[in-house]
Amino acid sequence: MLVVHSPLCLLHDPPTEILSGKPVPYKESPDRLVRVRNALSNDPQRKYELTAVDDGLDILPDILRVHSEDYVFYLRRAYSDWVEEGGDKQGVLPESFPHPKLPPYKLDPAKMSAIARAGYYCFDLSCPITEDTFEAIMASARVAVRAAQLLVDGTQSTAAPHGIFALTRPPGHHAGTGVCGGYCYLNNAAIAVRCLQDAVPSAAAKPRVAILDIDYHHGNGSQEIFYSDDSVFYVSLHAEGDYPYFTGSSVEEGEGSGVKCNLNLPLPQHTTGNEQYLATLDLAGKAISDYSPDYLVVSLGVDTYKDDPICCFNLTTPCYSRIGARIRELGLPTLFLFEGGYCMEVLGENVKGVLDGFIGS
Ligand code: OKS
Ligand code: ZN
Repeated sequence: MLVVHSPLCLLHDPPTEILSGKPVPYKESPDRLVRVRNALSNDPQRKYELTAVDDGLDILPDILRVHSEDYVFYLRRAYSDWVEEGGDKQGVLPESFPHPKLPPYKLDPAKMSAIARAGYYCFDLSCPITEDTFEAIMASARVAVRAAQLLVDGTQSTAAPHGIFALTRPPGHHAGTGVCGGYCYLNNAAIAVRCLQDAVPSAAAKPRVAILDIDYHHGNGSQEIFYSDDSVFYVSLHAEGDYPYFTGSSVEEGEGSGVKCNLNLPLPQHTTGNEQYLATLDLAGKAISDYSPDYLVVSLGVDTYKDDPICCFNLTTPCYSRIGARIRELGLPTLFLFEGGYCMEVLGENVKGVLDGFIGS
């Protein structure tokens, strides 16, 4: 299996975040990517071919099919604006947000101070923008775009269900059209979806894509981006009542022409183990098959693991290859993108488990 990555993804390295009100070391660390990359490149059977993306690839047009121009401009300028106003090297973090209960909001974010603008474009405190953040998030999106291109190329030349892994970091599924949060700045999965759909401009029908989000957290950004789009089916398994707290209910089923193209499958915190998870994954698989997409995009988080430091499902390492095997059974060209997972000791092993299971052997 091809694995697309970029060393530039390692650059983003904020020192701290606020967890339960206290500053702690930033959990979404560059070491996460290193762990996964090493696990794949050390595979004894050499099943994974690592390929670094060309850092010159211009993906701005791909990003602008998902995100608003003003938001991308914020991401690009936030750090330098902050420093120009006297801010420090830790980067910019918001302190006040335009809460929905306090409208009207008539001021132009472009004319605000750097810290006010951060509140306008962030939905929480987990997306600081440091000197290196923009380069890293662009590299992460570039990995997603290149992986999507390679999937399309590969699908045209082989009949077997084909898979590619995009080693995206920072992750993406919490990032919405114009907002960051939950360690996510650019929605890599959404950007990849649009690349898959636009890869063959002459195609008679626009390809349909299903997103299967198996990260522990609800992908509120991916849901928002495709909520009224019937060309993309979003299905998520996630912890009920946990972060990001305000989305992920089963009544959120899409709107307009996207009605029934959004499926949330919340699972209980603390008690969800391998068998309940796999049974629910089967429901997701059935819904995906009913939708009959041309491609499958998997938001692959392994923070469902029993010892994840910020999550509380009880999956064990052997479950991950079973998850991968079930995804393979869908028989679709599949693009995996890395999302969450913070138990460093087994992060690589668990991600590799899903991919091993998909490859079969
Ligand atoms: C609080 C951070 C909250 C956890 C973010 C969850 C990130 C994740 N500062 N999403 O899938 O793994
Ligand atoms: Zn997560």
